[in-house]
Amino acid sequence: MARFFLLCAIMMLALFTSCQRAPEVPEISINEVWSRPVAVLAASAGTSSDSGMASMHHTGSNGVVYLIVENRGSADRLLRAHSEVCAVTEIHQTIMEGDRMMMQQAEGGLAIPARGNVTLAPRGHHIMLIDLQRSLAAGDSFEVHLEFEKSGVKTVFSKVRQP
Ligand SMILES: [Cu+2]
Repeated sequence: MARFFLLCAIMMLALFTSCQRAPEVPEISINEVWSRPVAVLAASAGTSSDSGMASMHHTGSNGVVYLIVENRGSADRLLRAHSEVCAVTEIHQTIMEGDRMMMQQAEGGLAIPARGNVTLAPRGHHIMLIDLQRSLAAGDSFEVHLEFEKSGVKTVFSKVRQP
């Protein structure tokens, strides 16, 4: 009888060790990348430097990028973004101050949970394109580089369209 239990123990141990897999990594895919059309007026180039963040939102020479990050692996973090179409790119979150909708830079980027999706959408997180160098016309698309803590840089195309 003792022999039988010993055999069972050995078999269970063998089964357990064979189930151990390689350390999990993030498996990031980025979908439904889009931007609102923005007309950049030539006259506005190099004039006022508006520092009021709330007043910068979606007006003048600023644009936005929305997208969905899907992760089938372990947790990661979107650290920063970059695009040739603008001078500065920031990851923003929308917050409510009383009944006023404001936005601020997401401190330390954006956490991407393990086996979860993060949606950047109107009224939520978004990538802010500050000081656009050219107009974003409906039908255009442009490159956006997304830098993740573990997955490195991923380049996507944002499609310009009406919401
Ligand atoms: Cu913003």
